[in-house]
Amino acid sequence: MLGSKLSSFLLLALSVVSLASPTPDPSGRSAGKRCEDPVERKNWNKLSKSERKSFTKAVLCLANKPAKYRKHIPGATSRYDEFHGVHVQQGGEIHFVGHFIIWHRYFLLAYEKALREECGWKQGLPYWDWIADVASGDKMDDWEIFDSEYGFGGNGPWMEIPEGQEVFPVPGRTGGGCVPDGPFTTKNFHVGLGPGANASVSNPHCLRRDFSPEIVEYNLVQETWDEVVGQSDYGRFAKRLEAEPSWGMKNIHGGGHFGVGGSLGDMGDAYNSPGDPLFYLHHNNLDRVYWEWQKKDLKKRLWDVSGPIHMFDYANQKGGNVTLDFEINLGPLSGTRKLWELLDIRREGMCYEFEDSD
Ligand SMILES: [Cu+2]
Repeated sequence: MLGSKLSSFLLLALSVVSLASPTPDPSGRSAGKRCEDPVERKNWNKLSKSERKSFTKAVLCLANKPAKYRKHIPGATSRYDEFHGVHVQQGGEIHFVGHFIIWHRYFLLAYEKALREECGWKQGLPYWDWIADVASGDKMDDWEIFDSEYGFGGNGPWMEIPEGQEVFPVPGRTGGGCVPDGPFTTKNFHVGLGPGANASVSNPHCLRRDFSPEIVEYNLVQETWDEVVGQSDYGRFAKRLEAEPSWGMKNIHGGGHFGVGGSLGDMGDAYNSPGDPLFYLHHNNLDRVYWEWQKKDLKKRLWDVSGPIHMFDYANQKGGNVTLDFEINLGPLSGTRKLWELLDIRREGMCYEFEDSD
């Protein structure tokens, strides 16, 4: 049949492509060269103590470097704030859309680059394997990632939700106050912007966490991971990864955000979650999920994008779906990119890999 002839022709065509070149792109765009020396993104729990310390030091270094783009992000005083600020500015365009995970992939890439080039971090951005932490059976407060010396510090002290403050209700919340220990207390670190979607006003305040062990234990489990990775095409994958802003289905994205941020913590704030340095490790694990999904069938999945351009517009009532040529940007932090340029983590300009990603 024509179909099978066509596919054997494609197979033949693919087989002459050298193994060193990136996966061919059926849309005809140049996939670019494969990079030679990818940086390794390691599991936080597998870093040595001294590596853990140098990582949080590099984050503090970024938080102490003066902002470069105050014209674009007037509320940002540090380089760290600038990343936070771009997420605030674009918060209403990058969630519950087709490009959600791809935009965040690009965002992490720029952050990793800043840590490496401006603050002496030598490796790739580490990831937080929350599924392993939950599976360990240890209490959340005891997880290594929350260690006060070799981690990100822990939960905030218990706080009632202040009267009149509207918050996302997170069952089982246990904290809400300022993080009292670790490298990111007010002695060394402030969340520079927020609350709210305004990156024009600087508002240095303490980092808050509001752990919900109930939320992490329910959501951050292998079953949810497998369900996300088991989706057959990008549109379904991306939607299942992001899940819903409710607890109707198990949710690895929200599980990390609200398990740590609860109702009052920074991680639970859709605009301001990058104010918590743990945001980047959480999202790196989500990027790892994305790569896991892509790797299952690179020929098809590397070039598959879809999903709404506008927030929650899954029925395409406001507009269409994103395509390979859909453009995203990181404001002043890095140039405009088309989605297809960000799909293959092995190409030049991306150039990273995940340790133990099998
Ligand atoms: Cu986000």
